[in-house]
Amino acid sequence: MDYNGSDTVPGPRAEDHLPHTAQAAAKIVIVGGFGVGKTTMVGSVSEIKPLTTEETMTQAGIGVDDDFGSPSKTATTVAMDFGRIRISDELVLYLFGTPGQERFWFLWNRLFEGALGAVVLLDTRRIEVSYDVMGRLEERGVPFVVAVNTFPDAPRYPMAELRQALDLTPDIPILECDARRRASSRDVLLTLVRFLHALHLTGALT
Ligand SMILES: Nc1nc2c(ncn2[C@@H]2O[C@H](COP(=O)(O)OP(=O)(O)OP(=O)(O)O)[C@@H](O)[C@H]2O)c(=O)[nH]1
Ligand SMILES: [Mg+2]
Repeated sequence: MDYNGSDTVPGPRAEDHLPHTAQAAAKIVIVGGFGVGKTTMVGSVSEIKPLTTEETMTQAGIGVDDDFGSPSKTATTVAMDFGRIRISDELVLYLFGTPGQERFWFLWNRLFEGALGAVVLLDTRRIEVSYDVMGRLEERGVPFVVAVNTFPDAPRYPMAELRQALDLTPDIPILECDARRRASSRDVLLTLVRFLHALHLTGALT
């Protein structure tokens, strides 16, 4: 490969630099079934240009790709999403979005390694997928909050009803969100951070 010595490799953009006040970093995974909005959430909230590993869903995927989702959905994550957000002057979260299609779930265990917490994104049209998702997090001992991504044509349920349907213990936060909105996605992450902090204080998390 030709190499032109006069070419300069662009360095990181100013906004990519970590602020000097940052003292702690935590790995957070965004997990959920196919098409629940994981890539959208990482993209809406990340301060750096998110890394995505999306592949176009084509005719070739019929019968292989899961066939559910928003009509505007044309791509699916095949490995992971990656983003970063500063949640306070001191705390930085590294966000890892998982692939949602079941044929890629074998990648989850690796992605869960070292995660301090997780956001379980949920679409009320397919609540049943979340049982598997939460079960895998419980197996790995990763604490999570549940965020209900509000799609316009999805049924709305009172949070108490959903909590019961999901068999969530009273301490696990559940809230609605719109993964496309930065403020809403940030609220979800703040809820998770507060939950992790509370677990830490009670000694449930070391
Ligand atoms: N109406 C609405 N649409 C959304 C919302 N979040 C995501 N979408 C749309 O839903 C589709 C699916 O979003 P993705 O972010 O690709 O979902 P994903 O969970 O990463 O999907 P996989 O990686 O394939 O599992 C996209 O077309 C988004 O534009 C939301 O909060 N509301
Ligand atoms: Mg995705």
